[in-house]
Amino acid sequence: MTETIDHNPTTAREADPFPVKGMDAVVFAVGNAKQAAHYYSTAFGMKLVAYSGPENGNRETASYVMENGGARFVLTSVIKQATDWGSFLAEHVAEHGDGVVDLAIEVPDARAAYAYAVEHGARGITEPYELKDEHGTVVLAAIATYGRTRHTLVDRSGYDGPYLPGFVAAAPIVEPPAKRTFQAIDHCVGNVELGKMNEWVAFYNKVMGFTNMKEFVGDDIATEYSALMSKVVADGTLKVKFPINEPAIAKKKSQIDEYLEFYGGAGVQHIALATNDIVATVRAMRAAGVAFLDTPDSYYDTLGEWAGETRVPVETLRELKILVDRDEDGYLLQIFTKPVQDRPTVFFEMIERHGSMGFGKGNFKALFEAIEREQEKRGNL
Ligand code: TYF
Ligand code: FE
Repeated sequence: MTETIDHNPTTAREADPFPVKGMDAVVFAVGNAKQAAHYYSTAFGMKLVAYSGPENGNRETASYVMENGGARFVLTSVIKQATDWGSFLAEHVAEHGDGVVDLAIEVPDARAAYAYAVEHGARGITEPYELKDEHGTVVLAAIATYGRTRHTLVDRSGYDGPYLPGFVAAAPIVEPPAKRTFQAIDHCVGNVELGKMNEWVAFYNKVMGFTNMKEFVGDDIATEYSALMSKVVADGTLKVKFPINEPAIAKKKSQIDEYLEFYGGAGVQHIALATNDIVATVRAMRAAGVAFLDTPDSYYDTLGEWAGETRVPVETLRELKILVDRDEDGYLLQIFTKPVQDRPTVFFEMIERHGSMGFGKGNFKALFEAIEREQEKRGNL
């Protein structure tokens, strides 16, 4: 055996106490995964790549693995409860509606990641274990985060199958669009109870060694119009970014309170998906029936004054209701869907970054006013 000597002892990986490779998957517990898989195929342009269900020996749940570039969603429903996992999923759907049960993170060493997390205060849910089949071995472990959400830590370096041992490759439900609608998960946002934001930020600081990004919403913005406080934690490479929101006391009922009330506690609020052509993405998704938040014309009348030139003409941004934000590093284009289930809970963001690593702070006023108009329609303001 040859030994490799690292001549660069200051590589990021060595300096990082909790190295991550990126998001592994967003796992949703839903009432009807078969229909959800159809929605994410036809409306979001994702591709079904793997499946686990009764046809391949899993009699308890049906799981559909959807991909788009590096973004992976897993949609799971209970067919016939048999184990604690089945009861957990069934209760989750009953209590929270369709929602996210797991923000799974790909790591180079799941055992080391789990040990570090638990040593630094995480509650372990599942000790490290291996799954094996003819495609290889995956090591997994899980820790708890806010609400009933978990982080599964996944080391898939010894595996080259369709998703995990136990899953079989599946053919797409429809032919995926010729042009990809998005290619990666940009960030995953959690809503937590009033007064808990700093605790969860400290959790990620300690348990995963994540650091705070400069973007945060403080008291000033909170009381002015957003009715929320927000801080962002990220790993050292910025591949995994987790904004955390809590409600703030303001003139109107906070959108975060609305979420907490209808979700039944803390949980994942939105998943942002990175695209390199937001115009094509939004056109395709709108044509497929996805509803996005509206932005008033007045936003576009003054846009040029502060946002400057972007890749996309203002008239196209106005037509599609795409928002722009700019900071010292560059700009970003973003848009938000309306909630994607009947409860006013989980929604998506589409984001095209050009240098800026922010989250659209300059849009908070326009965005939160749009959300308030929706809250009002629902009678929740
Ligand atoms: O992730 C973010 O911080 C942005 C802005 O309820 C945002 O997408 C923050 C809170 C919210 C909706 C969007
Ligand atoms: Fe976001």
